[in-house]
Amino acid sequence: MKRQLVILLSLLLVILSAGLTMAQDAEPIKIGIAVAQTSNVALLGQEQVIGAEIAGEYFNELGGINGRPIELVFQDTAGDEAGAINAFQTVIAEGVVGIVGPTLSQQAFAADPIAEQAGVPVLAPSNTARGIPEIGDYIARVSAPVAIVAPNSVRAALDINPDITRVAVFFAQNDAFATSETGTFQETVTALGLELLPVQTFQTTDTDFTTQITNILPLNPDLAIISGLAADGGNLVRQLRELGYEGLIVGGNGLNTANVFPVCQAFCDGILIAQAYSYSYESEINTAFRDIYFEQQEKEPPQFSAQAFTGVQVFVEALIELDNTVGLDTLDLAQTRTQLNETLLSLTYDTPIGEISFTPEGEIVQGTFYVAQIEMNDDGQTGRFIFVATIETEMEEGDMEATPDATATPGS
Ligand code: 1QQ
Repeated sequence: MKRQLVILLSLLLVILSAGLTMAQDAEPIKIGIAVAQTSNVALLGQEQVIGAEIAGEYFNELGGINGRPIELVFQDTAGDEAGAINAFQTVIAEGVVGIVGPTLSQQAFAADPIAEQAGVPVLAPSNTARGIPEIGDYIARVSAPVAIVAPNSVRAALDINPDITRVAVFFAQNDAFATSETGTFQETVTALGLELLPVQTFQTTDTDFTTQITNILPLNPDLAIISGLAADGGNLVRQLRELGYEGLIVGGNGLNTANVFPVCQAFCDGILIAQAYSYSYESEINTAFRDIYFEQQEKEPPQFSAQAFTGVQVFVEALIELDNTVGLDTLDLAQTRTQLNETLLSLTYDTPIGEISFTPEGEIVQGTFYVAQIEMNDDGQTGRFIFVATIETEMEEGDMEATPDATATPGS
């Protein structure tokens, strides 16, 4: 009897370990990460690579997709539309089940239709312009739109200086995101009863902003709002200060990175930027993410890393759900992509950026936003983002007109 039990147990062990080896040897499930690893846009994309890499390791350590590992297929989009289109085509040909990318809305409007056509789900990790989820059925985003996020920074500026009356607005007219964001900023300025001074335009490739600044400084603005990307935006901030502007500065999402510090240096100090993520958000998964990020980078994680992590997480959790309900081994690649898209839109996720879900169109539903202010150290080279406001929204499914609290609450 005892002997039979031992044989039975050893048999069980053999079967179990065979199962485990099978899971380990199983074909990985590929997820494309198509973001800017080169060009000026890499100032933003670099942070996305780090966030995605952390997610890849983290979810594989947790067992991947029911024992099947995920493989992140990285493809550089560089900073323009052609680069994004190429990267999308490459990862689609490599058999990814979905794509996290691209970095810019400007690139998304060009590359997302390629994925839509191929029936490959896209999770936009940082595309915040109006109209991104509407590109197609396969396009969703984990990056809350500027329409919801950006106004918070203008309200925070008014909390700091209630005497603001005249507002200078600058935007990069060759960029879809900047054009969308400035629309929101301008509406906010007007809705708050402030005076909108003649709007100044530039290109994301510009390095000299003397003309725009000398146009506006004689009108005595007491708030300057900038919608551009990191290099141009950082240079504009620096030149505004060099030419004598002393008021508050609101930077848009394109300046939302510590990579602007070397550009505007000591002049970055005080820039207000609205956030869709706070490292101090308390949850198990954010603590895990924050700890891994901190250990690697020796600083707190930024929004773009958290959103890229979230993009990978959404794919992983939707794949697990699809495997549990339908069985991934019963589906070919095309079916997997289509059903993954349907599944991901139907779930709720507990992520580093908070609890999120999606509208049927693929718009993110997210509850909490923040405003941070840059504080530069005395060396004029290093600094950090200090959180100055937390804003709870009543963003319901299908209701993109969030109603933020009238006043921002201090701290986070
Ligand atoms: C967009 C953005 C960029 C500034 C993120 C990198 O928000 O292009 O939509």
